[in-house]
Amino acid sequence: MAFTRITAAEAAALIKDGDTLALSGFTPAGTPKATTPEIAKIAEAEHAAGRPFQIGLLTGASTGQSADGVLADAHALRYRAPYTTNSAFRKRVNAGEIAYNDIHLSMMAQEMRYGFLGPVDWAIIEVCAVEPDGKVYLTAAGGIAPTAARLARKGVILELNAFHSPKSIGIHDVYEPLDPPLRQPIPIIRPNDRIGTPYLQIDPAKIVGIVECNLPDEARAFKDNDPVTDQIGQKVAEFLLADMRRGIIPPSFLPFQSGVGSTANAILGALGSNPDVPAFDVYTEVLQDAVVDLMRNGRVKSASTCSLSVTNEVLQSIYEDMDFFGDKIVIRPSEISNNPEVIRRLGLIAINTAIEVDLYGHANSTQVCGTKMMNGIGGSGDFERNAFLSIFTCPSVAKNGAISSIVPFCSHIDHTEHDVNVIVTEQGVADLRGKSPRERAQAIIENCAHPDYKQLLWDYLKIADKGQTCHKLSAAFALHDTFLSTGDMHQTDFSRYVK
Ligand code: 0RQ
Repeated sequence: MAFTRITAAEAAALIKDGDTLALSGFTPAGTPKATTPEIAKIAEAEHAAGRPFQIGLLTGASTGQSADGVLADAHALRYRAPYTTNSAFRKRVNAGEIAYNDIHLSMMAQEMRYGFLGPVDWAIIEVCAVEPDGKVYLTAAGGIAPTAARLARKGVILELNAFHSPKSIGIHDVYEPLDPPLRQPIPIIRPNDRIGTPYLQIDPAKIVGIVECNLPDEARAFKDNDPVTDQIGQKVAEFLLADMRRGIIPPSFLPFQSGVGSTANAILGALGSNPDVPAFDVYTEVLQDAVVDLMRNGRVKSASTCSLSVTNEVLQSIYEDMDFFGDKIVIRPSEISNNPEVIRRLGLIAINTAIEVDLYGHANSTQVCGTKMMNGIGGSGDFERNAFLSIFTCPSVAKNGAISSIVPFCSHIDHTEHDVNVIVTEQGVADLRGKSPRERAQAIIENCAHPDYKQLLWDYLKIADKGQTCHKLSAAFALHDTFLSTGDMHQTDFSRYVK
């Protein structure tokens, strides 16, 4: 079957006010980039003409400026799930303009299939090759593409993006589980096992057209490593080595997951350059440049991921070197890359970044001062809840020291005390395993809090009422409250709360 070539504007014109659109991609990697800016233009024109135009947007994870950014700026989003990092989008969510639903990334595709998110009207899938029978080859991410393409009731738009080389064919392992009660075990036993197909089969009758384009991925730039992230990286590496020496981590090491950003890069750098750490596997959702370098020099043996969230230069170098990377990198849909069953079976070491952690080990990844969305939970909950070893890192202070990242009680909780084994700041490591809540509080203050805030946190514990997790509820958010009223947590005075 020969599919019709259409322009991005023609594709966008198919989408109507009130429709729900599902995109391929995971992070800006693999996200379609041609049609969504045209949808934003339609929204602006409709609004200028006094007519409503808003859509629901479902994705694998964050997208780039050409999706979340332009659609948020055009007031074209009514509903959005799951993870985002876009600042224009963040502004509209925090202004209460967009209904944003923050879902664990492993659960996104199944919640769509279960019908929890309503019907999916359209899917836009970025591909590097199309066969006449509807087999398509995805680009730099797995995301929710299989489910999006299957559920789209009005049709599937393909973006054939020449920026992504068909040389990458074979890098994907497309697998969509059946739903209960028919779900089978997911047979991944080793991190780079392949269980599906290198292509996504789409019903050819659903493909409404192919938009040809040549657009680079909108790779996000991360801050350079700094002394704080480097210290966190070193402390994580030393901690893991100590666990290996005392036989908790096996001598062959365990597969590794780390979040995105400069802390993750610093940790990978520290592990990769330490000769006492054996070469290891990566089972993660986002592959960054640092892992590609470690694969080239043999420190990382294989990598299972949901996306190649690398710079465009590194992406092209992978495509050009598929003889080397072909059997070492596998890209999976997000419900497999982040699958709790597989994560627990493989025994991952999971390391993610928190905005704040509290004295008992709860972690907040998403809301600043309890109310303002920063990014979303992403895959951090999928990995941390199910890992062999669950580690959260954060600098001990934020905003030039005006905020302590260690607080009496998190202002929002994404990961509970039951899911967090270890907390690492540039100050040190709090190993929470086997500890009672009071013991955890002591370990966290002693090892992780910034010296400026240690006394304040001890003061809080002194006024906290006895119990299993000791709190003085009227003072539990005193640090946040002081920051909101004065711009600096240092000025917190717990004597006000003593009766
Ligand atoms: O704000 O940008 O205005 O300066 O939060 O903080 O230190 O730059 O760190 O980029 O690693 O982000 C948790 C948000 C950390 C991220 C979070 C402010 C700080 C800065 C960013 P500015 P940093 P990072 C893989 C796994 C959830 C998803 C996840 C995240 C901004 O890691 O989104 O892990 N995690 N997924 O100033 C007020 C505090 C603060 C604070 C930091 N205590 N109070 N503001 N900030 N701590 C990815 C995927 O799932 C795809």
